[in-house]
Amino acid sequence: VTDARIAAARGGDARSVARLLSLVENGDPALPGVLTAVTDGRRARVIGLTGSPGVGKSTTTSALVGALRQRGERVAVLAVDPTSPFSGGALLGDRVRMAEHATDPGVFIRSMATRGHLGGLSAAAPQAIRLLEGLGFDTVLVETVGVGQSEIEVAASADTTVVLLAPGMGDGIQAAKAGILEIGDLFVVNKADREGAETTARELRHMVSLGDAAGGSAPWRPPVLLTVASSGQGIAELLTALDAHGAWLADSGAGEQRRQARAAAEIESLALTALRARIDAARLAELAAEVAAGRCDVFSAAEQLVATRG
Ligand SMILES: Nc1nc2c(ncn2[C@@H]2O[C@H](COP(=O)(O)OP(=O)(O)O)[C@@H](O)[C@H]2O)c(=O)[nH]1
Ligand SMILES: [Mg+2]
Repeated sequence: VTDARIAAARGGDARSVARLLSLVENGDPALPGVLTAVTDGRRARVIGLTGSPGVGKSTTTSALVGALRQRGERVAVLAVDPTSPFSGGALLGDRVRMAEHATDPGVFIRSMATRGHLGGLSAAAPQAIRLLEGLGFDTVLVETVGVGQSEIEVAASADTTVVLLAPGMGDGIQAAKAGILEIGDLFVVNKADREGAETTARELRHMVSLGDAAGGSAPWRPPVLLTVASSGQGIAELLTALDAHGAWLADSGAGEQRRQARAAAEIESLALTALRARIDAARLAELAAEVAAGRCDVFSAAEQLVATRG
């Protein structure tokens, strides 16, 4: 069943892709086997889009999907809301914004929830991305709602992170506060049809120029772009900037470094979870009684617990 479903998903069957992604959301025991089966050297470009609600992430994502489809790429969109355990109302609007791609077999769109996933969305998102990568998508666009800590974690799963702002919301300052300046590889001031867009862009350029450029001898200076996502204005330039960042990641070696750092964090987290599950509860209770009675110290007890084969 699994092999057939993977084959169908790779062939573009959206239902099969959705079924497989559900394994991630539910923390299903079948997930490791599926990830093993799909891991065969396929790689996707992962682009994260983050920013406050209403700045135009979904509209921008939809426009990017259109542009990437024109190149013939297979594109997946993951819309994630770390603030809600289920896909909330904000994502309903996303469906409307991306409706034009709903019937395109080359596009897969999913609002992601994390029913019962151990470690929540920050653990689920990278697994979902790995799955989509293995299913043959060329680009995975990850839209996160809001600008909190979990968004920063989700953004850390991307090769390239786009931070979106809109004029007039004092957003530049907010961005600096939320630590969002550090994670942005590209900044987009969307709603450039509104007053104050140039001012916001200027403020941002100034703030970006104060930061350290990543990449040592071949530094990357995050560009600040202006877009009107609702009309498509500036989307071609955004794609060009995304390509430039992709080329920089490849040429500088930073892309490989980032991928390895991400992999290390994911492996460590999974390994620690596995180790925790192996703790022998009965042995732990015994040792706790010994420590409580003053017959054993905590260091020795911990050593003994680790040495116990659960
Ligand atoms: N005026 C203007 N409105 C826009 C632009 N881009 C998006 N919008 C509108 O802003 C609202 C929020 O957009 P959405 O993409 O859902 O924002 P998200 O919450 O960041 O995903 C929607 O009503 C969009 O139609 C733009 O460039 N200019
Ligand atoms: Mg949205």
